[in-house]
Amino acid sequence: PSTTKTYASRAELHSNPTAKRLLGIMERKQSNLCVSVDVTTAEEVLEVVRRVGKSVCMVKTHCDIISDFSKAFVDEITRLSDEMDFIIFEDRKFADIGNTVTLQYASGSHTIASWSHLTNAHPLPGPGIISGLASVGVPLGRALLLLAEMSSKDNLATGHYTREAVRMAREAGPEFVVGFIAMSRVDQEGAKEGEDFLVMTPGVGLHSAGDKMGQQYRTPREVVYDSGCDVIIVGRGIYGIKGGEEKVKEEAERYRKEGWAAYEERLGR
Ligand code: 5IU
Repeated sequence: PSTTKTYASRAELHSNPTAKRLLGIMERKQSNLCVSVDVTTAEEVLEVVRRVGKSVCMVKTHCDIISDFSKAFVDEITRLSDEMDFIIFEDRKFADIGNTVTLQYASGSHTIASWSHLTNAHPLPGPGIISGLASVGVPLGRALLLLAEMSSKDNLATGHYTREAVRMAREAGPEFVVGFIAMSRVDQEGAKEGEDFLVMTPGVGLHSAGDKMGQQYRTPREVVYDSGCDVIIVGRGIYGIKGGEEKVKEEAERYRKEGWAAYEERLGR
């Protein structure tokens, strides 16, 4: 299973260039940390990215909450991604029919496919959502995650729905769909020889159990060691920490170290 292999060795199981690059970065930077930068101006996003960039394998964005989103912002986050060596993940959660998501991915004011290496989609509409997004993303070397589970209380992505999400990813093949947003190793059941999925997990925090709107937090160790997930996604736990720039940097390093220690423990090192 994927949980007993190193990130470096798993890079070879992937044909998708973004998945390969991500696993390479994880090994090089000893980081399975993705910071979710949910702040609302371009300069604030870039400030957080400059502070945490060295500690992360990936930066997650919500481009539609940035009030002054622009080409200049895209150029700068792209430059930082090259310089500081991380993947850009736009957490768009596409959820429409194939034709519409194709337009949403390639066009509009955000042209997500032109700058975001990785994005995600709800399997709710059926496999047409994957073929639509793939028609734009594959020629650009982009990758997709399916939302198999969510971190929020009483969400509906459970049981049969989760299993169908995994089945849909297997049917689509590894060219574009490289993994899942999930809380656990959802790909364990029915795993095919030679397949490898990346499981990325939000709802990670060390200081609180949740928020007032249903978010639920677990620790890096619970996510990576107990549940066997590959990437921890941390938002407010890092960018929301009080105490200034240095503190945000320190906190990112703290999560990086905890996430990496849990990975090493999982490998039995
Ligand atoms: N996010 C979740 N849970 C999910 C999915 C996405 O929290 O199931 I799918 C996003 C929402 C937010 C980030 O952008 O991950 C988590 O932020 P906090 O660490 O601040 O709660």
